[in-house]
Amino acid sequence: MSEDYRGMWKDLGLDLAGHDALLGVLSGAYRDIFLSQKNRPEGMGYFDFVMSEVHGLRIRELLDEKKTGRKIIGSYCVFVPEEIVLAANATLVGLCSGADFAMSEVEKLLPRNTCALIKSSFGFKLGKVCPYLESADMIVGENTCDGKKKAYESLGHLVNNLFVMDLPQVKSEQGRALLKSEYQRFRTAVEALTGVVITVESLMLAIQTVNAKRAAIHRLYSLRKADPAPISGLDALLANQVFFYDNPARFTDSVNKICDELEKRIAEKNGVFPEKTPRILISGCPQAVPNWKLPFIVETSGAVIVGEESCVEERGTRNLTDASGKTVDEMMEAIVDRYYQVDCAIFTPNPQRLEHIQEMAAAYKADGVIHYGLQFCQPYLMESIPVEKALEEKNIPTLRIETDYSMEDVGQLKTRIEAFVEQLR
Ligand code: BJ8
Repeated sequence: MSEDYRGMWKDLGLDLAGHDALLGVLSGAYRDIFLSQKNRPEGMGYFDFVMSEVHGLRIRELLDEKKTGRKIIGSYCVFVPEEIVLAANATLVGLCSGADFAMSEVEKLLPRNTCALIKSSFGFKLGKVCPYLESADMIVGENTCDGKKKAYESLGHLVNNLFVMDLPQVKSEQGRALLKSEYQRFRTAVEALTGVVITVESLMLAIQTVNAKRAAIHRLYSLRKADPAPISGLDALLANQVFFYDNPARFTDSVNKICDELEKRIAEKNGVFPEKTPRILISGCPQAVPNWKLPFIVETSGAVIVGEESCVEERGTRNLTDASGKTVDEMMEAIVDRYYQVDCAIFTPNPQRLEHIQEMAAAYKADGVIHYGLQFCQPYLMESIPVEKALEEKNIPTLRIETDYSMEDVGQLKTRIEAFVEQLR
């Protein structure tokens, strides 16, 4: 990345030494993990470029948008509706939370036994190394798991303009009513921030834009059903991670282009791994940039990842919003309906998620499922047991792992994953 951006980072208040260190780790990991793969689709060049400029050109674009009066809204969860943000002429970005940073500072504010994702979001703030966070005009927190709920109370003292959205924990009439009223309250807050009143036209356009982005990524998912797999799980995960940062129309275009290429590869039986390579479905906690540890281990242990039941993949993107509403109220109802289907483990009970994992395992012809739980993440670790049982009923082998963002357990994980893959052969 060009030196050219240092002035911009300084103006944002980033700690330049810490930020340099972070970028060094990021680019080293990226080179070793992504660029060392063989026979990658050419279309991945676009995503490589985005990642190389994720703290550079993309931030410059966002700051240029801000100069024209557009606001930036940062989020940590797929429950934050991008449609409302876009309709009010603002941009939604996912906030950094996939690496350990400034942990000694973090542990002064959060208990040590907090999940890595929450600690990471604090580390990026306390270490002043996230240009997205520092550019944001509003940050949205959501009352999902207990860890996040309580952490936002502390985060509120560290950032300006934190909007905390309450979310239901039970799928019921009252639960849906709560989500609806919180989305209305969010809409009012976003309109107040931007000074833009959402109209039928702007909301319709926003729904269409986000639907197009999700439809493109669904197309990518569906191509991963082929054997041999036309794209690695690592590269597919990368495209899904870029989903949260990129300009939506450009992202949609780039995903569709890579899908055109993958269709040709499938016709030619040109895979990234040989045919009949054991196929793995990952299920569980989200994997935010640069948390590539698990897929790297899996795909260097003789298996290919063909799908992810995760918020940075299918759980987060799988349903489109009905675009047939004629009024803002009707479209808001459609948005509530769409997001209400997200089957995060914070819901109790949560049978839809178990059914979805079974369906995904069948659709992607997975030979086995790895359940990925972050240490201290009660919702997903607790739910990993019923997930394993549901998969046993379908005779699908499951490996439950519990890990964090450190590299200390790589050797141990590799041994377990290699043994699991061997069992699938
Ligand atoms: S909709 S999965 S993005 S909340 S890993 S912080 S659950 S203790 S991230 Fe999530 Fe929204 Fe749900 Fe998706 Fe808590 Fe677990 Fe940590 Fe987690």
